[in-house]
Amino acid sequence: MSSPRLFPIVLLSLFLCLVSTTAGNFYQDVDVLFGDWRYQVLEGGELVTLSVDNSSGAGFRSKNEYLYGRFDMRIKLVAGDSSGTVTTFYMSSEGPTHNEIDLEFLGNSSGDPYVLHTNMILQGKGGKEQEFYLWFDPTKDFHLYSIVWNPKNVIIYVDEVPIRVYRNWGLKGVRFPNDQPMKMYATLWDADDWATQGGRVKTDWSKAPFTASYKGYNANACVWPSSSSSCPSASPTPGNEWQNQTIGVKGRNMLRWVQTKYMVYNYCTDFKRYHRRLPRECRKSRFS
Ligand SMILES: *[C@@H]1O[C@H](CO)[C@@H](O)[C@H](O)[C@H]1NC(C)=O
Ligand SMILES: *[C@@H]1O[C@H](CO)[C@@H](O)[C@H](O)[C@H]1NC(C)=O
Ligand SMILES: CC(=O)N[C@H]1CO[C@H](CO)[C@@H](O)[C@@H]1O
Repeated sequence: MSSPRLFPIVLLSLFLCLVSTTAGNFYQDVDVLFGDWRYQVLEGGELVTLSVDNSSGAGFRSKNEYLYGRFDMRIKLVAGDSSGTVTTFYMSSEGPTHNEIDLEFLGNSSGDPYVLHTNMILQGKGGKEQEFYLWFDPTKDFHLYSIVWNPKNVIIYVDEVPIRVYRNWGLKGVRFPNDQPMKMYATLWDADDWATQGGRVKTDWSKAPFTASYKGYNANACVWPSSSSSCPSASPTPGNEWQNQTIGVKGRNMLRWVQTKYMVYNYCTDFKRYHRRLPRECRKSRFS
């Protein structure tokens, strides 16, 4: 047992324990929001299933509030005919002028692709949608969905591939979620009036309940109100890379790949909706 290699490993893991915030246990980390039996914690707190039937959906949210962080969730979406269902993972504050960073998975008929709908709601105002197809079947396995949120950038990742960046450009009149702490939310509900093919395809309730699974929730984040005066701190430490994270050169290439091949909708190119006066941040390069 006197392997000289062991010592640094023990030291490193001790260090990681001190700096990381949450290493996912749903019993400890979240509260049920709604859903009754449709919210189930399994596998000793490692797994949550949410179900929706014709009387209700289900949801949970983090006990903690955060101001900046990296939030990871592994999700396996409703399989088969998921038309009308919306599975979500998002950050949100509360009230009429709240902020939100949204990921919503819009279900579809068997064999037709899900759409990942993303949005930013800033001081109660949305309208910044970007939508994507995924490059895999999100119902077969768990995939990793991440939100990196720091004072300069919001970056949404799918299996570590950046699909969307919302930058804090500091432009006049362009908001950024830097004024309110948020909680992590996850829900499953029915929205067959709009979710699938614009509402044309309805939920087939004879197939209910519809179930999605969540695991691996991890918040490497600044808990609000901050217990330490320096969160985010001046010196990045292991596990804290998110606080100065940008997408970088490699990320930009991946973003370009996703946005070229898989993007379904982009508010920044919707001239009709904005009557040729696109939101200001849209005049900046898409990939910068
Ligand atoms: C919901 O589904 C159940 C079981 O299929 C059925 O008995 C019930 O009438 C339905 N309720 C509504 C409000 O449609
Ligand atoms: C569902 O499938 C249709 C047909 O492939 C596609 O047009 C649509 O974007 C898909 N997603 C949703 C949410 O409607
Ligand atoms: C090394 C570095 O750039 N650190 C910065 C990371 O972000 C925090 C919070 O925004 C800054 O205070 C640090 O200077």
